[in-house]
Amino acid sequence: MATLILVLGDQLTETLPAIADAVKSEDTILMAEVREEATYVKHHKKKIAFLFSAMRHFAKALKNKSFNVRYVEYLDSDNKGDLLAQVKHEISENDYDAVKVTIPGEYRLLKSMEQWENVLGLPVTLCDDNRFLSTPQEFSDWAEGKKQLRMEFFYREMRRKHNVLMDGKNPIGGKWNYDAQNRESMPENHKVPKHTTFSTDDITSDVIELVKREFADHFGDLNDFHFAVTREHALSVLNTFIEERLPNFGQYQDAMVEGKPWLYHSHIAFYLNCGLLTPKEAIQAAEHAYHAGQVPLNSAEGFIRQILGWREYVRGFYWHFMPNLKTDNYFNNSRALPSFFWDAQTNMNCMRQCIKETQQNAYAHHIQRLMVIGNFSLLTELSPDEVQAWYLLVYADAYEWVELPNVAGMILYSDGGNLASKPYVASGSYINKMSNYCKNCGYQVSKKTGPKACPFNYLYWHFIDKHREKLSNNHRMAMIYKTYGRMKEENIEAMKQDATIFLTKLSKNEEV
Ligand code: FAD
Ligand code: DLZ
Ligand code: SF4
Repeated sequence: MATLILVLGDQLTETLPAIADAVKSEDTILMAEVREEATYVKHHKKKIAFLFSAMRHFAKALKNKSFNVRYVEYLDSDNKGDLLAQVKHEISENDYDAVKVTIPGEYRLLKSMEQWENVLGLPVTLCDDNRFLSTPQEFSDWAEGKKQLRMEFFYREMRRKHNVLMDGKNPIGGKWNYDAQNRESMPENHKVPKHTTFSTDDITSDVIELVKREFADHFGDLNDFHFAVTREHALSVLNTFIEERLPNFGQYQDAMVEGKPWLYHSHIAFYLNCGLLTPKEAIQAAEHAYHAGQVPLNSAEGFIRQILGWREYVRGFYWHFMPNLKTDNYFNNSRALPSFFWDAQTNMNCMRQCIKETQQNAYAHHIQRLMVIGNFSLLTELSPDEVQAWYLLVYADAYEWVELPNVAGMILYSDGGNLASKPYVASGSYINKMSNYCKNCGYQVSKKTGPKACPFNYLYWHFIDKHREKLSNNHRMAMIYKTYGRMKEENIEAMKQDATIFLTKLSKNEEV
């Protein structure tokens, strides 16, 4: 019996059951670089180059292990442009009895694949994706009957279930969460170890040329491509992180520094999400480093919480709340994305730096995504659809299952608070505390109103004022509404006026 096994660009893991169970003498693995996946949002050039190169390297590694691989390159004459058409073409050319594919990471593709059996006239098996530490069903069971879902409690369950950083039934050190120790800004002139880079081989150079020609109108730079594109190199990124940067990860997790995009972060989401690394090995490496006395608990726990907690949580959340998660719009926001989201031409230095780095690297770290670009997107009432599409295309680690909960739930609160207990909004003082951006800004963070005032300041109070009906009963917003209640009417009015001027400028796409 010959089975055609379709492997997607983010399924580059040999231990996936669909691949591990392949009968080498009979089955064929199909991988294809297709126009549909690369352009349904116009992914960052570096993201496409990264994924195509990783796919080509993965196919090569499988061939070296005697798997029968049919790899369709982007410009091959029999490239049919989308996954279903490619599968149809392959089964029309060769004899197959069945088709297998690992459950995809996106609702759009899953719904399509659920119909493939009818379309293809062959049995189609959707195989489990065993790379996660929880299943969507497990999340839904946990969520069932709960009034409020909070990542922290799901995370504790995960710690217990997988026995990670546990001392019997209790968390090691006595606390589940050491976030309070993880909020330091970076001292001036602090030297951060260099992030891991790789030079390009022939496969990557070919792919870069391809992307230059075929995706010229996509966002982003292709210069200085340095990502890992093989499992061996991805493992080396992980190991170097654990040795050189994990010890300081916790402390400086939230810090932002102009001109330093990589800092103490791990830069492994690229590899976890396409399958070159597994979450389990990343968690084990961090836990091992803690037990070996190489890293403090706040760093090990902070890093593990991101993967065993947040990453698992947002995946379960995505499948639990789709398809509504994509269309919810709690605040009815609709403003179009300003053009500086594409060219970084703005006088707001924090936004300029974060968007410029996104353009250069297809990467920005969590606080840049959350408290600068995300904070701005909510305060300026940008359209959830447009913000979601932007985040999905600009980051090389973005796939809808992980991008959408972060955008709809965490930054835009467009799901009305299923994911976040309160909107993640802040005035300029937060950005000033956690970064050095304000020093080089056209606006002044200390000013609350007037043409030179930091826009985050008046936009923040405009938001608080505008949404008081929806938010003032939220007990986590109580302090903020107490402060708001004590503010002088004329000050609130002045900020509202400045916010209106700013938002009008934004709607007209004038420079801000
Ligand atoms: P580190 O800071 O080193 O963290 C370690 C790992 O923890 C990451 O590699 C990631 O796998 C995991 N992680 C941390 N935070 C989250 C989170 N909130 N959700 C899921 N996993 C998390 N992450 C993505 O992988 N893909 C996305 O498309 C994505 N979009 C985001 C959009 C917004 C608006 C926000 C606020 C966050 C988004 N994140 C996304 C989460 C997080 O910002 C990135 O995982 C992280 O910046 C990747 O860099 P790193 O590998 O250096 O992470
Ligand atoms: C993101 C992406 C891109 C850019 N290109 C391809 C591709 O050519 N072939 C492919 O199989 N997968 C690609 N992907 C990844 C898919 O979009 C991804 O599998 C779905 O979004 C589900 O997560
Ligand atoms: Fe950003 Fe405001 Fe600081 Fe400028 S002053 S960098 S706009 S927070």
